[in-house]
Amino acid sequence: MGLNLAQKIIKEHLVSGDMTAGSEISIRIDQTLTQDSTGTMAYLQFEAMGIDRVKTKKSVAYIDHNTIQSGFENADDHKYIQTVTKKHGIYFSRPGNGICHQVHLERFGVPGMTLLGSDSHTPTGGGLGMLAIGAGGLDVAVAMGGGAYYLMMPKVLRVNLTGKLNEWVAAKDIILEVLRKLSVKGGVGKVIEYAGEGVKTLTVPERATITNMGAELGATTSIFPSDEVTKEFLKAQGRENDFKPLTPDSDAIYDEEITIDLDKLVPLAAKPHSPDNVEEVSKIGKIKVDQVAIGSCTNSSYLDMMKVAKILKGKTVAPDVSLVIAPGSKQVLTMLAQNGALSDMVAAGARILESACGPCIGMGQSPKTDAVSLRTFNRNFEGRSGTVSAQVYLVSPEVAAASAITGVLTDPRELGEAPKISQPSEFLANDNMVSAPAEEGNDVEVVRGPNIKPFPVNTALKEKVEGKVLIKVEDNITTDHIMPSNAKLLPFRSNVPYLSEFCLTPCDPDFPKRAKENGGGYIVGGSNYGQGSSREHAALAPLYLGIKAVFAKSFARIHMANLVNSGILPLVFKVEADYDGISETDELVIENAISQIKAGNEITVKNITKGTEFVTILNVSDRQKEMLYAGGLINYTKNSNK
Ligand code: MIC
Ligand code: SF4
Repeated sequence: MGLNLAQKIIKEHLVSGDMTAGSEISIRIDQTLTQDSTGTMAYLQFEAMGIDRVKTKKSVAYIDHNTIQSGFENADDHKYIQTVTKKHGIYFSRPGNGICHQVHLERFGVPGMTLLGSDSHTPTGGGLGMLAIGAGGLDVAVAMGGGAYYLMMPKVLRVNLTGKLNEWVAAKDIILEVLRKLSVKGGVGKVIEYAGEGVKTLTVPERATITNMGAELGATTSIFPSDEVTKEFLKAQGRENDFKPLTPDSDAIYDEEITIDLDKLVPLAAKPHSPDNVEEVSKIGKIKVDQVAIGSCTNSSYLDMMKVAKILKGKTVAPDVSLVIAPGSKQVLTMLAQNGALSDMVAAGARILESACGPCIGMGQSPKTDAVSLRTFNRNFEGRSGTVSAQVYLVSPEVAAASAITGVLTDPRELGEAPKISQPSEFLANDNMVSAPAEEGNDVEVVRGPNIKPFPVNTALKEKVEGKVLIKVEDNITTDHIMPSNAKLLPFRSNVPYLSEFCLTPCDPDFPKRAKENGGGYIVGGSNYGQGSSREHAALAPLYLGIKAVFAKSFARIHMANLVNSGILPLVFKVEADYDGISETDELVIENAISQIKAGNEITVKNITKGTEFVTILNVSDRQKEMLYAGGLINYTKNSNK
């Protein structure tokens, strides 16, 4: 039986388990990446493991998220990351060098390798034919130390691309169409593998836009084959030697399949407040636009920026629109500066931001009250922009640039002939902003500022788990709800006690206070609880507040793994309707918790307040059960090393 691409790479990296979908496997990790907002925690955890040097083929630490230094905190964290990476064998991409996923694609990604990143958009590397997976910082720390990465063997869904995109239709429209078809839950437990004739019509950065936003499907990862187009890209990056052709076997089997006819696609937009709320731009109509933001790890490549520059050339941004542009990397920005495209953008009235995440994670450029903001980003969750009432639409760079000029949401096909940009035969490759680690790290002193606080560690699970329901929330709660991130909070990613004061506050401002007053308790959620970011702070802050279990209709993959890593029970209602039977402040008790978990995967919970009982499912591996008994991964690892 033939193997598909995902299975081939997994097979080559398999450490334990058999490749039956849904069963636990572990794989060897070749490369890791971290960024600064999850990286501080990941390196603190790496240090706690007591390993001297990383054991991966390449590990890179990027500084791209927390680049607004409105106080000493960000700068402290950056210094810590710079020194800790130098000591332990990790490359350090300095602030200004660009967004982790864009830079990694350009400079370090290698087809056929595995990449584990402490950021949910790590699958961007799938555009190069990597098996690139997002995870919590602790899992990445373990991988840096040479430990395998554990995951459920995914199913593989083939997206068959036929035909060729029409003018003004972009890679963004392809992934928006996939989201429209599959929804933000449609990729859970799956790898999305792209195949078919349409693949070769897409450049590597276009493929990367698609795999990047596969995170919004909840997928484990997304992947394209590595072919002649990949080879050309790597050659243009001066990295031809990294090329390796990779295709699925001709008789490969897939669990599911959908087809997208590229010829039929039109410009699309994801309307507020979900990436799968997709409609044709022409059908939404010419709504007035207040802000346009172009950039992020989804759409900040050289090709994207050149298209935008061509559309803006000789025009002026509409009077009521604020246009901000953040080119994705130093490479992109320098090339735009050298060929004059940057001056076309500036002349048109664009406000140029540094090559970083910026407005995507609410680090500046929050729109005005009730604003319509068009963004080429990947997430439009409510409040993520920093303005709760803002209406954020996710669009292609073409739609964004066209609308910035007209001042209303515009189908770019109205603008006439589309800009023709071809991939350069040579990118400007200069890694002078990537510092190599010290040959011998012993003498390097790790600098820790006062903002860096110890991270919370759980205690072993008790037979009797008791407490109150502290909050009950609806479906699709994101990690942006659980642990909001914005210009005020991102500087505190290495200070969980402070962050916990804001845990779940977008849903209920009193949650942290209530949690403290009750000495902890439970969270009750709907389906897809914890979708979005990989931030383990969405588990660490609840842990700090004494949360013992989260009950939900279903969980997002990375968040569920982060809960288990923190020793918090992720329990799924066996009967969804039991969600309705629980109210805030209900007293719940799990008797004989350890014995129940040992006996299987069904856990009975008593609702003392209502005098009822309901059954939940603990859908974890035996290894994860051990972690839960121990009170999380750190304790489990310590116990195993005894
Ligand atoms: C995001 O896009 O939400 C982030 C910020 O990049 C996160 C990581 C984080 O929370 O630091 C992600 O996607 O994992
Ligand atoms: Fe940065 Fe936004 Fe990409 Fe997250 S989604 S890595 S915040 S650019």
